Amino acid sequence: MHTRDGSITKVIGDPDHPVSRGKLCGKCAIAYNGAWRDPALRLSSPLRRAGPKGEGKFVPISWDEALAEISERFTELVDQGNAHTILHTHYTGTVGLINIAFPLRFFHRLGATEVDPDTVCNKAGHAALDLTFGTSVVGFDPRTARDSRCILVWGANPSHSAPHQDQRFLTEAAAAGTTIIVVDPIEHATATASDLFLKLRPGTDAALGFAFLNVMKSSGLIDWEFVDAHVLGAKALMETIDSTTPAVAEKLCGVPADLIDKAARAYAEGPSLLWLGQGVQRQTYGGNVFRVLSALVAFSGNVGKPGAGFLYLNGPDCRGIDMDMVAMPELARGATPSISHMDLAATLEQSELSNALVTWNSNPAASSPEQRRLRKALLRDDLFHVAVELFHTDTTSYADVVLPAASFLECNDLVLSYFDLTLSAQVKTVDPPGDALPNHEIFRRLAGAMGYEEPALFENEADLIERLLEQTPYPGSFSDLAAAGTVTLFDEPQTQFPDLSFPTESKRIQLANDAAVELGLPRAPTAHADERAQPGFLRIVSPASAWLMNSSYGNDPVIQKKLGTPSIVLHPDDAAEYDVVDGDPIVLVNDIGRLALTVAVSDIAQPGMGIVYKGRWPGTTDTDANINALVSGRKSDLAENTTVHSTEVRLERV
Ligand SMILES: Nc1nc2c(c(=O)[nH]1)N[C@H]1C(S)=C(S)[C@@H](COP(=O)(O)OP(=O)(O)OC[C@H]3O[C@@H](n4cnc5c(=O)[nH]c(N)nc54)[C@H](O)[C@@H]3O)O[C@H]1N2
Ligand SMILES: Nc1nc2c(c(=O)[nH]1)N[C@H]1C(S)=C(S)[C@@H](COP(=O)(O)OP(=O)(O)OC[C@H]3O[C@@H](n4cnc5c(=O)[nH]c(N)nc54)[C@H](O)[C@@H]3O)O[C@H]1N2
Ligand SMILES: [Mo]
Repeated sequence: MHTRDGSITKVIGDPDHPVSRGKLCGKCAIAYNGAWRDPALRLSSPLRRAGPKGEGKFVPISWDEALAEISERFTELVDQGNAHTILHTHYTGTVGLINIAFPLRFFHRLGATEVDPDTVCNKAGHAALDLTFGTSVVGFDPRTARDSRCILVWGANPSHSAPHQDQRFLTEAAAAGTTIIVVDPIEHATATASDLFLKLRPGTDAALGFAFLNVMKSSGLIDWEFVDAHVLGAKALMETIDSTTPAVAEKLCGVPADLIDKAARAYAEGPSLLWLGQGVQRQTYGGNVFRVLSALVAFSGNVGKPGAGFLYLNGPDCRGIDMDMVAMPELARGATPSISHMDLAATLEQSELSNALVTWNSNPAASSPEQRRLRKALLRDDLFHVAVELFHTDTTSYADVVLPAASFLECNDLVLSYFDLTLSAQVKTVDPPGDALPNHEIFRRLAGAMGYEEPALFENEADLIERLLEQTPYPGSFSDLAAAGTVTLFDEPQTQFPDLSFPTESKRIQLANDAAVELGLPRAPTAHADERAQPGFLRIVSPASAWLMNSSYGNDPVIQKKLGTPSIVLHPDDAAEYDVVDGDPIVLVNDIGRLALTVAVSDIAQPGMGIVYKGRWPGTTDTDANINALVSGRKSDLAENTTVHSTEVRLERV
């Protein structure tokens, strides 16, 4: 951060950052120098609603007034035995560890119901990997790629969602001769740059995965020694492996059999890395898909040695950090109640289930499914809604009380990458605007207003940061880290599961077992492939936009220009079939809602599938909606996860 006279003049990339090497991604470079520092857009005072819900009229109030009003309502509910009817939605905000997890202490103590954040993003994948490997948050160390001969990117779009890894990690591996394979229904920029691109029909991953296993088996590339020693339940997959030939998969997935053969061999010969996207598990059978992809690792023995492994995300655990120390679930009087994000709209419709709502680090009116139903429920006058935010969003417009939060430029914290094994200092550079406060201070004050006395609810961030640092291999203090900016925590690339002991009950990779049945799954994964969308329907995939971070930055004027008109990307064949051309207005319709968009024709899509990027702010569009107006609350086969990429719609010409 460049500063002059106590204010920031410019935010740029850190040239000493081991991964970015001084480059910010496009969207952040714009928003950190735009909306995030624009005093006209930032919230600077607590606000009380002064008009009907949804209209967005507020008057400034003091912190004392705001805290008194909130604590009075919450205390009333607690006294009635209704603490669990206080719901709260949250997610990662800007990924500071304290920013994310310290407020949970308050909610645990309060006894509020957590709207499980992962269910709107990646829970099916976590649950499937937990079942199979015993953990989903210890992945490969990207630096181990120097020993890899192949990197398989399955259902992720790094060119949008991980630009540094796209431009460094993948590009450098490719330049060193590593084969890059991409499996995705969209030909995005990472797919175009890859060596082998398998453009599968959405929802057919499990069949394609079994065809990979079929090739491995018939070409003698299964590592039987590894399977015998480290895998449970391999036999239960054999029949499906034998019957799912590349020719069978070609019919189901639309990927040529010879391409399947080539890709499967390259991956199995290894050493290979498997990058598991979040996008691929946001579908009806997302849990099953992840079990099949786990089997690729298990049968090829691509783990436990340099250059091999898989990655969903590298969590705090990889760096020794125990996030429970920050969140302190033990402050709850019993088990903390929780619901799936898929049930949020239905729960908010029912006053006996929901008397109050706190939205913080999240913007559900833009990001959650069943958008119209949810927003209608948010109109309930008897729902007491507190929003903690940096900006006026579609969500805050429904709130009774809005609390202004500090941004990451305005408070200290620790930040981890989901990918690289780095640790960064988030260093306070300026004061927050007006009366805005960091999340942690807001929840300390709320705890005080509630009359809580547990010292943990008031711990200061400096102590917490030092205690977290002690858990990591980093030897220095926070000020040392602040001087360094970002450090890589291990000198040498780490090997994933080096002793081949997996944190499952059996210490082995569990491909088929009773635990799966208990979770409502078949004992072994299946070669399921979704049918094509029924005649007259399109399947809509709504992945990450290059210019937004979920809905974040959607209020930045420069970002809005980059986004252009809300559109649906259609394959030329579909454009011809529906008799539409670039720029034509159309309407998408299904049981959940309608959405007007314009057509953008491109063969990055494929026949039968439309792309509508996620994250636009409803309030910035003519229709006051985004793609989530068409997304249902249907849950995946595992972990009550979103099935957003399985959405089907009819397309009507206007
Ligand atoms: N620029 C930008 N970056 C982001 C985000 C953002 O909004 N914008 N969001 C962040 C967050 S919270 C997350 S979780 C990550 C997500 O990052 P990713 O893992 O990249 O997830 P998505 O963008 O949802 O989708 C990735 C890919 O999944 C594909 N996909 C959809 N359906 C299927 C299918 O049936 N099979 C297969 N094989 N692929 C399928 C889509 O075509 C898409 O290319 O990105 C993070 N980074
Ligand atoms: N159609 C469709 N919808 C999707 C997805 C999809 O693939 N398709 N992906 C889903 C995924 S992967 C995810 S993770 C969710 C994400 O959904 P959300 O978690 O709702 O993420 P954002 O929309 O970015 O909203 C985060 C909000 O936090 C605020 N914020 C940032 N920093 C702070 C802070 O320090 N304090 C406070 N109090 N607030 C802060 C930002 O201003 C922003 O409004 O969306 C999901 N929605
Ligand atoms: Mo996400």
